[in-house]
Formats: sequence, C-alpha cells, structure tokens
Amino acid sequence: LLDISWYTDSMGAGHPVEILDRHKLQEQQISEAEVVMFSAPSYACQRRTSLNNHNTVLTEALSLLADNAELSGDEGRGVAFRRAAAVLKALPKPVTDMTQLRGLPCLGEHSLRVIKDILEDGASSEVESTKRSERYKALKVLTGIFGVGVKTADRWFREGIRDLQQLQDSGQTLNQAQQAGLEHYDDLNQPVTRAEADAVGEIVEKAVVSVLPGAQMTLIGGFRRGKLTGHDVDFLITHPEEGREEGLVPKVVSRLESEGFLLYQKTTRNSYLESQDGPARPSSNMDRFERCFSIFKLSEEEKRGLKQTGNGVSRIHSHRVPGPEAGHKPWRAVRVDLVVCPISQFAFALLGWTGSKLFERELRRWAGHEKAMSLSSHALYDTKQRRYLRATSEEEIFAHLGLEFIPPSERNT
Ligand code: DCT
Ligand code: MG
Repeated sequence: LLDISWYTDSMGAGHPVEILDRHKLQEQQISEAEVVMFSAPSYACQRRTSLNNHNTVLTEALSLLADNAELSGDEGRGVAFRRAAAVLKALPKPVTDMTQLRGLPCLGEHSLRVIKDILEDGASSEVESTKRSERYKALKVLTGIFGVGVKTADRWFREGIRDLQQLQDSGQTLNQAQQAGLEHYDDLNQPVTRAEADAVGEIVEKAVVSVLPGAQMTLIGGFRRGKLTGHDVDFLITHPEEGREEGLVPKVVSRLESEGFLLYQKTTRNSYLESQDGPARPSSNMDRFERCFSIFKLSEEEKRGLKQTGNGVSRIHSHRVPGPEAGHKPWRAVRVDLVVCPISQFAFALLGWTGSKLFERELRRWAGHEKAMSLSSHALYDTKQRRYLRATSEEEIFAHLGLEFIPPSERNT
C-alpha cells in the first residue's frame, strides 16, 4: 500500500524510497500514517542516519535501557538496545503503529515491547522505573566523573556512595584523572558547543604547527558528523611526510602547558607496529596511537576570539568583555582528545575516529562477518588474501569493504 522501504543497491547500502498507491489509499479510507511500512538493511554502516531523528521518544527510551545494561556490565544487551535505537533513528518518519515495524531488522522481543508500551501508553514502565532506580541514578552521576568507569562506580555504589558529596566524604583514593574529573565535574558535564570546539581548535593548531611546521589537524568525532554539541573535542593530527609526526604529542603538550591551557593531561605513546602486531583486533584498536587525553582551560576571551593573535592585533572588539564579577568564573573546562597518526594510516584513523561508536562497531562487524576482513583505526586486513588493503581516503575503505560511501553527516547512528 504505502511502502517506505530501502532501495538497496549493488553495494549493499540503502536509501528510503516511498511507493504510494493513492487509489488504494482513498478506497480504504485509511490515513497515510497508518499504512507506512518500513524496511532497512541490518548493519548500521549500510544505512544513512542523519541528525534528523523522527523518533526521539523511542530512541531515547531504548538508549536509556542500553545505558542501564552497560552500567550493569551487560554489554551484549547494551548493544542490542543500541542497534534497535539505531534502526529507528534511520527511519524517514515517526513510527505510529507496531505493524509498520514488521520488516525491520535488529528489533528483538524486548525492544518491541518497550516500543509498544510507548506507542500505546505514552511511556514504558520499565524505562520509567529504571530512570527512578537508585542504582541507575547513582551510577550515572559517578560514571559522569572523568576517569571513572563502570567497575569503579559500581564498587563505590556497593560501598554506599550515591553522589559526589558522599564520594568526597568517603575518603576514597582517587587517581589524578578522577581528581581532575571531580574538580571540573559541572563544566565537563555541560555540552561543548561548536564555537568552543573551534576556539580550542585554533589554539591547538597554533601549538601543533609551531612545534611541527606542515602538520595537519582535523576535527574528528561528533563535530565532524555535524553535531552542534559534544561531550568533548577530538582532533586527529598527521604530517604529509611519514615519520615526522613521531613524538609530536609531548612537544604539543609542553607548549600548551607553558601557555597555561592544560588543567590535566595524560599522554600515551604509539604502541602499534604492523610488523609485530599483525591485524589489530577490534578490542584493542582504539588507543594505540600516540594520544593525549586532556582537560583544557578555555577562557571566555579565547572563545570570543578576543585574545591577541600572532601578529599582535586583537580581532573582535565589538563584544563587551565581562569583568571579573563576584562568583563569575571567566573560563570553562573542556575535554580535549588529541590523536596522532602517520600519514599512511590517516584514512583509517579518520574513519575510526569519526564515529559514531555504533557506526564503528558495525563497520568492524561487517568487515569481519561479511567480508572476512579485519578493520581497525590503523589498517584493513584481508584474511583470505592474507594482505593489508591500503587506502588514502575513507571512500577507498568503503569500496574495499563493498559498502556504499556514507558521508560523516550520515553516520549519526
Ligand atoms: N570511538 C570508537 N570506540 C570507542 C571510543 C571512540 O569507535 N570505544 C570513536 C568513535 C567516535 C570517536 O572515536 C570519538 O569518541 P567520542 O568523543 O566518545 O564520541 P563522539 O561521537 O565524538 O561523541 P561526543 O559528541 O559526545 O563527543
Ligand atoms: Mg567526541
């Protein structure tokens, strides 16, 4: 009748197409919304998912259950809820009736029950009771501290700690990251805007280019996918001459530190060596580049572009600079991640660090299950041919994988 289905092309990627039989529609006098049927390919990396989500109530409910599963150490159930939410995010219209979902992948019994409750009653009792549960609330707050993972938060919860005050009073030993996380808790839990990301980008780029002329820096993560806010700012740095990028992070860090921009930083060295490691395993592929996790101190002046530029000329004078009024903190803390890669791995690093997390997970699953290949942020290995497949662009990697190219703005699964 009215069928919104996915036109699947030879590469396995899909676009929604609408087939409407107006005559039948009039004959049966049923509203358009009631007869929209959805379908979609089953891997998120075969679908285009823009930021324009038509089913936020349903996807937020399923995401909350995913969070809760992950906070309970049940990663499998977490992924199942994330995949279900991702399918709904890709739909071209709001879901209004359960029958529309019959042709969709990734919707298990549990997810379908949650969707049904929301469509029929406006809410899911499971979601509502999870939201109110003491454990969920406490673990959300505690894992919201930079440097605190599920295991630590869970241990604290079992020791009776429910909030930040109780954590401070408990006398628990905190590592340096956690101390910084606690100190800047409010700032770090306030979304970072695109303007703030750009302001940080300017500062970091200046430091990078001054210690390594010719180095190139790219904004990655959610901002590259077009998100307006994020929980942090992620940058990928490389140099057109292979090897010149080695050891760059410590130099950039000491430069930023001397300029007073870093509230916290932890640098990890590059530990990836193709010849020694062979194809990187998915579980270990995220943190093997030279990398710096930091907390950046971004002043309001820098954010407004008021700071002196290199040639000594202030750029914008029209805004009034707020004075140091009582209780007003003239800067905010921002989480910033720097990742450095050799140019030969740039396309893989760019693809791996653009996200979303689920999109990356699905790409690796597609590579492994459908193509007998192993994809990481360093390389793509073909298990049957027993060789690495080189690429200098994201487009080439999608082509190696037999997938239609999905641009960053449509990887918002
Ligand atoms: N990434 C990944 N797997 C991880 C961690 C990160 O694939 N376990 C990739 C995907 C996104 C990118 O790194 C940056 O990570 P985040 O900053 O956590 O994600 P984001 O999409 O940028 O989210 P936000 O906008 O909230 O920062
Ligand atoms: Mg990010």
